[in-house]
Amino acid sequence: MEMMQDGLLSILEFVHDMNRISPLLLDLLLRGVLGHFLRLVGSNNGYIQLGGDVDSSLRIGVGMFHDIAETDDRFALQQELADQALTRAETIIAGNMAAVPLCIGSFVQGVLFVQQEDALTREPKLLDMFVLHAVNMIENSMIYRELHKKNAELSKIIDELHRTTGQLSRSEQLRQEYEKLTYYDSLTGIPNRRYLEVQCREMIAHCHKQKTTLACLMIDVDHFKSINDRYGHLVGDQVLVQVGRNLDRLTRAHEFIARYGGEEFTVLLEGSTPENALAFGERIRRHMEQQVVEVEGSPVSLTVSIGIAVILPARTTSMAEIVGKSDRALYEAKNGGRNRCVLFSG
Ligand code: GH3
Ligand code: MG
Ligand code: MG
Repeated sequence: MEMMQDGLLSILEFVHDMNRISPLLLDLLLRGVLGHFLRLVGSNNGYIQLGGDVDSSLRIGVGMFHDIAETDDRFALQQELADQALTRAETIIAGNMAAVPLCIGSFVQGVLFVQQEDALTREPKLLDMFVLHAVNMIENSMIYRELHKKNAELSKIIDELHRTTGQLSRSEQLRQEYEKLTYYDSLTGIPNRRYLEVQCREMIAHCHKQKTTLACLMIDVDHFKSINDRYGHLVGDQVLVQVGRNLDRLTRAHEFIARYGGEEFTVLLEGSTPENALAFGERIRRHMEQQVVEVEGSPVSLTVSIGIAVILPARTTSMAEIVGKSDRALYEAKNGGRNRCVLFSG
């Protein structure tokens, strides 16, 4: 009775001690299990061994089993006993030796081995209780370690994912920069000639499909050379920026504007009648005429001439065709005295 009481107290102490060890420190836990086990059975010689997939052959020994090698004859003998205990899943006692199996999960198995004068004469129920607790602790530790490992792997994957998304947004940024350089005019910030070519092809195809008209307005600043001559090229640049801004303000989302080159700008309109296109050109012309552009303290006024062509695109219509027609109208506007709109009629 007294022995039972002492035993129960040692098991309580064992549980209390083990609870203070981090489940990640498996070898410390095994050392604790072995120490308490030997104290419970009153021995100084024993080892605990864990084998299986998770931690293959982790062995901790004390007393005569401290530093015992696998090649040692004594160890080979104990090992045979341990194997029997594991195969039969029951405690094997032979003389002054005992092997207690620890069945942890379905993959990992362990053995508590003890050598003493009268092996395991203690209350068998106490030993069962001890083994049950030990197995639970070792199992929890293994699950915890496995979770910890998986968690670390997951963190690595998440880090990798973060790096990849970073690279993706960088390449998207580069793509946008490339697109801006390719399709937008660096001075005025509006679409350039290259963009105009792409857009014009698409609008021709669309208008042909919809059986509707396409209008092209070619806008040329009058006597721009003399603005450069009078105020200098930098002021001339700022005037072009202002012209681009004004055109941008005057056009709506579905109306396309571009800098064709130099001081020439192009507007494309879909579904416009020749009268409407002419009225739109007039609006632009008047607006430019009325504007006094303030550039570096100098008021600069300007006028524009606009050549307008309105066509019903066929499948074979090219950009050159519609630009050519609006160019001819522009030529007439210039010859007619500038600051005017001419609608192509040919
Ligand atoms: P017109 O009324 O017949 O169109 O006369 P214009 O002087 O406007 O035409 P011209 O073709 O003789 O001259 C256009 C000038 O535009 C010449 C060129 O130096 C200038 N130019 C072209 N691109 C730029 C630019 O990006 N910045 C500046 N400042 N000037 C430019
Ligand atoms: Mg010109
Ligand atoms: Mg000009």
